[in-house]
This record gives sequence, C-alpha cells and structure tokens, in this order.
Amino acid sequence: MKYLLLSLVSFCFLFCTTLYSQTISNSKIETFKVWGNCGMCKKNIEKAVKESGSIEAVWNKSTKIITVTFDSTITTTAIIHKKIADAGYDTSETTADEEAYSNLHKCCRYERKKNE
Ligand SMILES: [Cu+2]
Repeated sequence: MKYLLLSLVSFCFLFCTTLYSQTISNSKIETFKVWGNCGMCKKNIEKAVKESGSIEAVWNKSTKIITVTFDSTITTTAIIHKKIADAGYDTSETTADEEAYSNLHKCCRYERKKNE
C-alpha cells in the first residue's frame, strides 16, 4: 500500500512538472539551410533572425545550416524565413527578391539558390 501511494505521488509529480515546463517554455529549435558566403553573411543572417524575435541563431558558414532557437508564442518559422529573405538571403523555404539580393555587399553575393 505504501509502495502504491509512493508511485502514485511520483507519477503525479512527473506529470505535473512535464505539464508545467511545457507551459512556461514554448521554445523550439529548428535547423534549415540558408545560402550565403562569408563571415559578414553570418552576421547579417543571424541579425535578421534575431530581429524576428528569436532567442538564438547560429549559422554555420561551411555547412550553410542555421540553428534557430525561438519561442513559438513570439515568432514562427514563416516569420524567420521572411526576415532572412528580406536581408537578401535565400533559405530552404523562401527566395530573396532581386532588390534585397543586390543590396548585399559585393563579397556577399553568394551563388543563388537554384529554383527546382
Ligand atoms: Cu558575406
């Protein structure tokens, strides 16, 4: 009987903490590709992502993969992709318009994403 009560209490505790941590933290981590060249691109891309309300953004220059940590109640992946495209960079979901691309510094004019 004592054992049953103990397991019931621990189950309840576990359940409650899981529920609690889900409500206080809606943070999500997404990774996707962003086209770019250099360290300056890295700065621009990460800045754009942070402007979308994300918590953290790390772009890898060699793999072109960005890891974004964001709160899903504050921003969405659609907003994040849009912000990056506005800064002139193509992502796996969006393509930057010509004007935004031409505003990039010479060294940052990466080879555009090929339209499938
Ligand atoms: Cu660059």
